[in-house]
Amino acid sequence: MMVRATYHVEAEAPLEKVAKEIAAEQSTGTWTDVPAERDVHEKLGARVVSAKEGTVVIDFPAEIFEPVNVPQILSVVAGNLFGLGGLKALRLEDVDFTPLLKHYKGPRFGIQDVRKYLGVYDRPLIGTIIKPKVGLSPKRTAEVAEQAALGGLDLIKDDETLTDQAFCPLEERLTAVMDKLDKAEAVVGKPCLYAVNVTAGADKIVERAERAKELGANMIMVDILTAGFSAVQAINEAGINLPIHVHRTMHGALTRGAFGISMPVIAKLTRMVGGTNLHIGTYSGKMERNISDIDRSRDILREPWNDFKPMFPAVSGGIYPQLVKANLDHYGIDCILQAGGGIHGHPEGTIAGAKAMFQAVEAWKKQAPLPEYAKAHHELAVALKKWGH
Ligand code: RUB
Ligand code: MG
Repeated sequence: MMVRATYHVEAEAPLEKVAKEIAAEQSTGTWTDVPAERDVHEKLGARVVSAKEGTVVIDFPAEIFEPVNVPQILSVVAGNLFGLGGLKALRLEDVDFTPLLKHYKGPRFGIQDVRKYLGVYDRPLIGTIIKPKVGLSPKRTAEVAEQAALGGLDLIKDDETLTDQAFCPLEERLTAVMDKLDKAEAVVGKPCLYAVNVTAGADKIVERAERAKELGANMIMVDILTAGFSAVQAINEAGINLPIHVHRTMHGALTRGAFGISMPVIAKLTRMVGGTNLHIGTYSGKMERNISDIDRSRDILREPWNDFKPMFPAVSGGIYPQLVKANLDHYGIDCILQAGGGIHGHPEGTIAGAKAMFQAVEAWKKQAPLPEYAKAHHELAVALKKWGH
């Protein structure tokens, strides 16, 4: 059984030669042969399957992996190779993890579990990120969250830079937000998820997630690239039993350059270790994008795979009502449209901003042009005026 990795490679030397060097370096070899141990190389050395037109495919024997140790797996398929000399570009495009999958549990909470909790089945989820991203007190954060929930939103999350700072301690913030969300639920008739950001170092993160659960959290958020894939896995397997909203801050350092790891690989690992939602980018929005990577990541999260529950793609980064259609045309309803500035920046405030997002989704479902739909929908009309069309 082999774990197959596909790389985009540009190098000074012939591709075939470079591919062999990578296969050796990442499995049993080094820069020169080690004659005494040739049988080890025969048995466990990685093999180049093909090397042409900038694409290198390498098979790694499953035995060289520790199956449930994601840091170790990455040290093989995405380790020292990026630092080898003579390379102009090296990007890990895809990994077929098939021989390792039986060791992974996947999400405890998938799309259908979250839909059931919210009672929302026929539209995308609509969410927000509290803004300003840092600086609000627990009380003020809870007030903004309440407005968002009163606007009917399904999900509210902390921004990635907010964890447990002195100006907004996590426990106090969580308690205050959940209290307001309970009150809003009584008015709106539907719960709202709050993904409290428990991202922290290895010594703290599981404990923080457990404490969040004790204090009544209904979702937690983890930044998977800064905290590590194993942080999400540890929370998922600790029996905390909460859906996990996975953010990907720092991904651009991996996904944008000549050297790096593609978003689809990150999406696969996130589903294996048990995320419920994952940010994978927008078809229209403020962040740089690679359309084919978004297409692939979306399918990796949602399509049938090894009995893992499907995950929600989080569509975020400069989203506002005018960009709803451009994204839903590609995502369909199984996604989370998540707008920070595009909700709180509405001239009439957060509740109106939330309503304008709902109206844009309704317009998309009815295939109505936004300016037409805005004639009878005030909040949407105000949003179109502020952000243009
Ligand atoms: C968006 C935001 C998120 C980005 C990250 O805020 O805070 O961190 O979505 O990008 P706003 P990505 O709606 O105000 O732009 O989702 O691509 O990882
Ligand atoms: Mg953010």
